[in-house]
Amino acid sequence: WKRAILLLLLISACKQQEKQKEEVAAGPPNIIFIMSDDHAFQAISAYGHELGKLAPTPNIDRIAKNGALFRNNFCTNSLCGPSRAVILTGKLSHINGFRMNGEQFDGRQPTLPKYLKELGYQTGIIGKWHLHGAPTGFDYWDILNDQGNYYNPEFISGGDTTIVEGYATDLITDKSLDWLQHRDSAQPFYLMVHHKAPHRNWMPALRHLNAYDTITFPLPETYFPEFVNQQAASEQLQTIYTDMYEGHDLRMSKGPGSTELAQNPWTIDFDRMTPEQRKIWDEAYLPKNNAFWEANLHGKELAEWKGQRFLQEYLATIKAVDEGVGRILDYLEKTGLDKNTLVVYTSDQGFYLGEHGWFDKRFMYEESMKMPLLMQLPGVIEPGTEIDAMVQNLDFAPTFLDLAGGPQYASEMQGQSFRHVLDGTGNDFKNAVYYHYYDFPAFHMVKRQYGVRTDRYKLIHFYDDIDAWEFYDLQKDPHEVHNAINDEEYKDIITSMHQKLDSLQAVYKVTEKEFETTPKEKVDNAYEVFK
Ligand code: SGN
Ligand code: CA
Repeated sequence: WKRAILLLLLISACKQQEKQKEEVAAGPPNIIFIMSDDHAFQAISAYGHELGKLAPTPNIDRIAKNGALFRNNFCTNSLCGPSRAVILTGKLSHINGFRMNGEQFDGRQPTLPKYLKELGYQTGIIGKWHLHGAPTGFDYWDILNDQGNYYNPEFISGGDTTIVEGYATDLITDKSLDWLQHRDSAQPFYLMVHHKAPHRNWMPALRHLNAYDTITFPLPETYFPEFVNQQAASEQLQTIYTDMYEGHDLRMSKGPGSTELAQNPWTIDFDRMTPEQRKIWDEAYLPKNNAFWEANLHGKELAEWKGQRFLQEYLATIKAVDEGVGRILDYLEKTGLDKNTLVVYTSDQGFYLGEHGWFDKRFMYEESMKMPLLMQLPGVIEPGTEIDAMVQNLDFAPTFLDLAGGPQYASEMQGQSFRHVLDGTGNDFKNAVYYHYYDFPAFHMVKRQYGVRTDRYKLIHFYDDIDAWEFYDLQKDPHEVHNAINDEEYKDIITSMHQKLDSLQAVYKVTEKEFETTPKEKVDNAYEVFK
């Protein structure tokens, strides 16, 4: 009879657990927020760009099929740390205090994960953090050291730093699945999965080193720009064919038959590979580099070859991210968790893939300001939804809190919930979005700038170390090559854009302090350092 009682107890415990599970399935949604670093929307096949078609991302696309694809999602400040701080706080950079990568995030301030914890969520973050200092508001964190490395990266969890052998993207996926499997299933969860990929220097997984060797990717129309009346653009240092490091970034070798890398100022990215990894790497690149030397390219041809090599590397790096997303989606489907889990895929900002001749981001021009955004949540988001409304990373936290049943927590935030555009109960959202970038003088020398974008027009002011206004009609000039600031036909529209900008700055409490400029000497020095 003892056995019988034990059995009964066991059955009742199981029933209890089942009941709890059902309650969780019916309760507030779980949230998995997958964010990669520098992943351009042009490189996600769901967006329909030529590059995405040649280098498809079938798993990321699954999210759009199951849910929604946002065509107009923008960051407020196109840089890693700042974007992350905006996402965590729902406040603009000058209010959350993290305006540029070098600054320190004040972890004492209220954040999304802290509010979600109050709502009964279990919170975790795995992967790139890049806000310096330990994360706050998370029950569990396991983060990459600073920018993180692709091969055998260091992870920091609690007080411990551990070098883990393997490839960063795969490790972050493994760790995320492990957390999901071992979490307390009685609570809803919020998990941030933050990849390092495809951030510079775009190192693919060993299994993908030859993924795109035979594909010729189209280079953008603006690959060799003229920069008429675009002074800030003409003075940046992020042009593929003049500013990339030939060895470190493009894997070019010192000569025919050599596996030694040409210009490679940060040897650590390669030196940390094991001899076995390095051997596979070198064997993959030797034949392609020999073919390069054989071709004896110069001038324009060489510049185009560099663009090609960059795209091959960048897109091959994304393959592991896409596989990782697939593994997470498979897990959710297998366990039935998908039915009540909001899955989000985004990147901390956009990225130039040769537009204006560039890599990197920072500018308010489209490809950097626009972030990819895909979301699925059965029962709320209709499969195959396309959303044209303009939303921002500033609005993520209020939207998640709204879906989690705690909209009141967003009252202090500067973003707004766009839940209604997700569930189809409304289309109207913002008619103008604000942008403000501060990190100058710094790497790539992109000048300070702020501006406003509507669905058709964009007004930008570059103010350090210049004072230049630019205006674009995105419908007539989608590549933003014609600065129409002095065009008579736009006079009234420009006036109304100025009014929009002024009122946004007033609403967002942008004060004089944010318009400070740098002493000329310091700027000149920086051009020397970063050249
Ligand atoms: C590194 C990169 C830059 C990049 C910044 C910021 N150089 O410094 O190209 O702009 O990060 O990127 S690297 O060769 O060291 O990788 S961010 O996404 O972290 O803001
Ligand atoms: Ca980034």
